[in-house]
Amino acid sequence: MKPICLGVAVLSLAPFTMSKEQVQEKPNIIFIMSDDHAAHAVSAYGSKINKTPNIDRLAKDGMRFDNCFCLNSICSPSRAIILTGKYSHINGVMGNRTEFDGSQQTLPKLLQQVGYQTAIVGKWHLKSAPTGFHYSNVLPGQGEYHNPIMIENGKRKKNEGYVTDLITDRAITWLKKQETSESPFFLMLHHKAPHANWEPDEKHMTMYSEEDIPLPETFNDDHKTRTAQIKNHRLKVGQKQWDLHFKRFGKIPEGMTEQEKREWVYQKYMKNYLRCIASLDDNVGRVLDYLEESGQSENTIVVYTSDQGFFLGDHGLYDKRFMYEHSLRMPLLIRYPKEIAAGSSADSMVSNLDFASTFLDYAQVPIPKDIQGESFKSIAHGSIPEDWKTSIYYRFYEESFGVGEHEGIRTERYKLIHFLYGDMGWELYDLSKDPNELNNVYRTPENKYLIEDLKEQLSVLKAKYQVEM
Ligand SMILES: [Ca+2]
Repeated sequence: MKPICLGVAVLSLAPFTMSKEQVQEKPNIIFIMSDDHAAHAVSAYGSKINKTPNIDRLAKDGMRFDNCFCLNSICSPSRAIILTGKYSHINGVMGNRTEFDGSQQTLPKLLQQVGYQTAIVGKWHLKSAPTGFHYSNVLPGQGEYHNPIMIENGKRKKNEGYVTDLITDRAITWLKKQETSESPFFLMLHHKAPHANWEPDEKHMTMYSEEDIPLPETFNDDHKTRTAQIKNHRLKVGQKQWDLHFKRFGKIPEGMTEQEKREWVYQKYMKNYLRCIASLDDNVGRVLDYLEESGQSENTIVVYTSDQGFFLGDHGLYDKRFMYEHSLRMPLLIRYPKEIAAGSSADSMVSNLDFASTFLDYAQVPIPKDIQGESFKSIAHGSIPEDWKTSIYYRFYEESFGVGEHEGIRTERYKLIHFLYGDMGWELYDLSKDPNELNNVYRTPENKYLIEDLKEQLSVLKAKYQVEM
């Protein structure tokens, strides 16, 4: 609660206070997005390898979405989809090497039009300068974990400290400035962590040093039934990419078997990844504490997500890109005590394409017709629209680390993937029988009609989203 100025006539009367909540009709929105934080490393999603008590506060006080998907599972494209509510082929960012056209319509610009103060702090990763924000303080490119340069409203500045703490500090500083404003705010708080090269801070450096992280169920997946695509993939834990992402962890000890080497690398990788998440979790807690202390918890929607999922040794891999579940899935937690039931969950399918529409809906902005996503506000309120989608279309474009262009459809039960690059073929998974996607059943004769039907559904989705190829 804090006093606001209501004009000279009122000031001469007895003291009168009105909370920011009463003044605002529109909710504040804080969109916290990390980078490469898989849902299965969030304890609210049942993580077997770590605890995230602060991120879990959002699930405890709000809604956990159990089927949120990234439609092009890599950093820059996911960010562009979120900003525009449009697929990569429409917003122009097909891969990490493309520059975002900042002149186009975006979520923050639409919110500005109805009086929101808008800011982005942290990882931007879209090459062009941010547009649509009253305040920006972003990392150049991927940014550094320690003593990062940040670009504040276009000006490069050196910073001392750890990136996750610094991003949170800068975000809270901006939030504090909004306390005296009558406008609602929209903050995109984008963390670098836990992206490679997984450099923990001092505080969490020794976490997990006395224990082993359990191996995932599919660590020893032999990839036997799959197309050649996964065999070409270069991001397998403990294989050739050692020098690229893992060299800072030291040399693999001599005399180990191949399996021992893989497991040794897995431990190094996971411990550092999880240490980065521990710091991230502390910092999410700082933002939630700030909102409580400043009396803004009730009227602020807080979202936690990650730009995509990640393989945590699943199928013997690390990284993302593939349409397989661990990479495709995003954690999505939303807290808004006024309208979202505490401790609730939803299994309706949503995606990063839907975020813009949903926030516009909360801000009572008419959703422009050219936005391709749909608002899931009613789902957050416990009511599923009758015609809500039961499938999603995925498209990965950028040939990188041996993963080529592919597309596919995921329904509530099935997933059909077409590896386009090099015409590597198709994979089909029955997720009800094979949730770990170990058995590609595309060549099973009994699936002939099912495959025809899924290909037809895939064509319908491509037509709906104006995909030309
Ligand atoms: Ca990412």
